[in-house]
Amino acid sequence: MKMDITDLSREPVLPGSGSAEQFSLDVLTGLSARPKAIPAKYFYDDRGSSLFQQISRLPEYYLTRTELAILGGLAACLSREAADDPIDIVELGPGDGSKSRVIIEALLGSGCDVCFYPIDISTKALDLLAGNLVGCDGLAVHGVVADFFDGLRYARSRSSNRQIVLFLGSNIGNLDRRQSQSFLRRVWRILGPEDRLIVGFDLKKDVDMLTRAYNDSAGLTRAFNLNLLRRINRELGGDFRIEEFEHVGVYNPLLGAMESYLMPRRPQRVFVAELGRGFEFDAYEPLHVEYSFKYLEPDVEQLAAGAGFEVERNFLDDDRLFLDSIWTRGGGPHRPS
Ligand code: AVI
Repeated sequence: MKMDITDLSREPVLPGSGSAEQFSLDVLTGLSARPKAIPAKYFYDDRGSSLFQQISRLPEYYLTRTELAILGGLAACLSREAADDPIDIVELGPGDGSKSRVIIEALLGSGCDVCFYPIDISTKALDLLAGNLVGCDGLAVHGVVADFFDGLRYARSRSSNRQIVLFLGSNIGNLDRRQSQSFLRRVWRILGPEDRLIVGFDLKKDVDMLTRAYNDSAGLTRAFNLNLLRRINRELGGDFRIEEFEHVGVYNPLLGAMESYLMPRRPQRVFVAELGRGFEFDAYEPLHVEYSFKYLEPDVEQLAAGAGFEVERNFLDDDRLFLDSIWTRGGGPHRPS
């Protein structure tokens, strides 16, 4: 296995147009709003990425191990159908690479030439992943530090091989319905007619099971959420009294989503030096930090069609907890009705 990394997240051309500026703007907007809310994408600094890796191994967090088992069958099917042509595997948010490894190994085993393009905004995440691909002989890995769309376009510019794009791990669940539709349409525009997109969906299920997965007994999910406040303290000069915040993970049946909130047990005034202003929290005033949307099988079909894709095949575990769906590029997005 040989790996190189291309960093497309270079310094912005104009002062004030970079990701640090966007972070402070989003924090300003989110803490000024009612209810207060900060986008979940800011969980994933180096510490956040590593806490998420630990969450994914927890007994209560059934998602990762269930999907890994599903991918075994899916990978065997892909490798049976693979022609002699080389294949590029492009993964959006690869985590530690254990899921893509299942697919890569099956394709390499069937004699395919495989290039892997993991795309992530965290360099640390790509470093972690390299260790997990050791032993994949003959695999060329081109890591890309970039947002997903820049990364996808970059991978396409580097090679005209058939691509299998992976968006696994229920990452789609962190986008609301409107965001997921527009995200998938943008992917559709970049993919070619021979390419495939594989998306991992967490399915609707027993509410206790969902609630346990987002309120683990080891307290890792709490630490993961509180890390967002730590990040504001560190990067934006905030003074959140973090130990006074409770983490709350609840299922909203109307939305079909787990929702995560942070709430201070006592009133708290937070000053953020970078923004030059303070924000008042009442006792138990919620700060919304994450949605994790859950799906029914017909929702998946509808989402695919709305973004222009056709569902080729769905793979589920026996308990129907999780679904990985293989999509081809169909005739184009349906107009919203
Ligand atoms: C990355 N994402 C799919 C995870 C999820 O299940 O929504 C993040 C996470 N949040 C709390 N636990 C895990």
